Amino acid sequence: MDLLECYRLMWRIRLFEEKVDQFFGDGTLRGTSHLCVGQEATAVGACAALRPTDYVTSTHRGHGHFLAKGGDPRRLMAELFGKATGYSRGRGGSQHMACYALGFLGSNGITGGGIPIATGAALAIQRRRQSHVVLCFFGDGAANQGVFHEALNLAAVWKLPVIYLCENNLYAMSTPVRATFAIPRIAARAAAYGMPGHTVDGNDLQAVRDAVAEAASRARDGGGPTLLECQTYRLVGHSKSDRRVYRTREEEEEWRARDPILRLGNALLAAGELTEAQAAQIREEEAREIEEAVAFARQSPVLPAEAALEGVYA
Ligand SMILES: Cc1ncc(C[n+]2csc(CCOP(=O)(O)OP(=O)(O)O)c2C)c(N)n1
Ligand SMILES: [Mg+2]
Repeated sequence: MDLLECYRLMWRIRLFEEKVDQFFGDGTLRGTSHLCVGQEATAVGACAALRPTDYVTSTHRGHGHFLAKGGDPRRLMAELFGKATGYSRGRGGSQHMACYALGFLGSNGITGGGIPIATGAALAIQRRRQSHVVLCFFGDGAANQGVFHEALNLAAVWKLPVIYLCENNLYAMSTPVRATFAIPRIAARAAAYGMPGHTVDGNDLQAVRDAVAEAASRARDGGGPTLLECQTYRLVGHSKSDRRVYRTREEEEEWRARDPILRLGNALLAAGELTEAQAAQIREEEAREIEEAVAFARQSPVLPAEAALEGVYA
């Protein structure tokens, strides 16, 4: 995927998330949602380095991952609206959306829940002698779940084709990483399992793309897993009701200045690969795309009541 496409995709995610935020705020959608505003370069940079046949596991903050893996904003919005045209037929919502055709093995409401799924998928790939890789997104909070240690150890021992990508956005809900890690870099843990570990600027799309491309090529060649720590920041609250009392507005402003979309935009402008007019056009086109997604979601039907028990296995 070229950089202009990445730029467009980052805007798609940003505008999608802003629209979802508006809907939870005005009561159009009930409950809550976890938005990835500010973390777009990690989602897009990582998926841009994958093949369509590769797999991704996601988190509770997964809209960006899904759109980056090729998800259709219309069917994603429909899922949030609980409509039958949604990726999980409206029964999953934000934290239970999946699409096997896209290689998207699911968002996940369990912190760290995607880590064993990714590891199992990588084992399946290895046993079938396929050349796919699995990219596993998870947060800094998830890196302190027990399953993280178990899964990374096994993946390294068995040389599984998986990339563990930690989106270190400095907080797990209200808890800062300085209160939960006695080491400065999460990537340093890789050494304990016997795999490469790298800390990457997660707001630099090209840095993320390059790091994932290298890890993917290593995994495809039978070299086993990699742990990547992408340092980033969510520019919004953890979820709808978060008043962000655990961090300062100054800190947020510092990170706003490192906005990943503006950064790639400025780099493309400076390189003469993008003009201001083109940038504005891309934003407008993506805003229209999101409006179409909303219209599609609104017009779509809900599942009939008779379908309520379909897919219930236990
Ligand atoms: C097993 C489990 N414990 C706790 C929670 C509650 N919870 C939801 S999100 C979250 C924070 C996760 O932090 P992190 O992994 O850093 O992801 P981020 O929200 O920063 O993207 C927690 C503790 C949960 N969903 N699952
Ligand atoms: Mg976090």
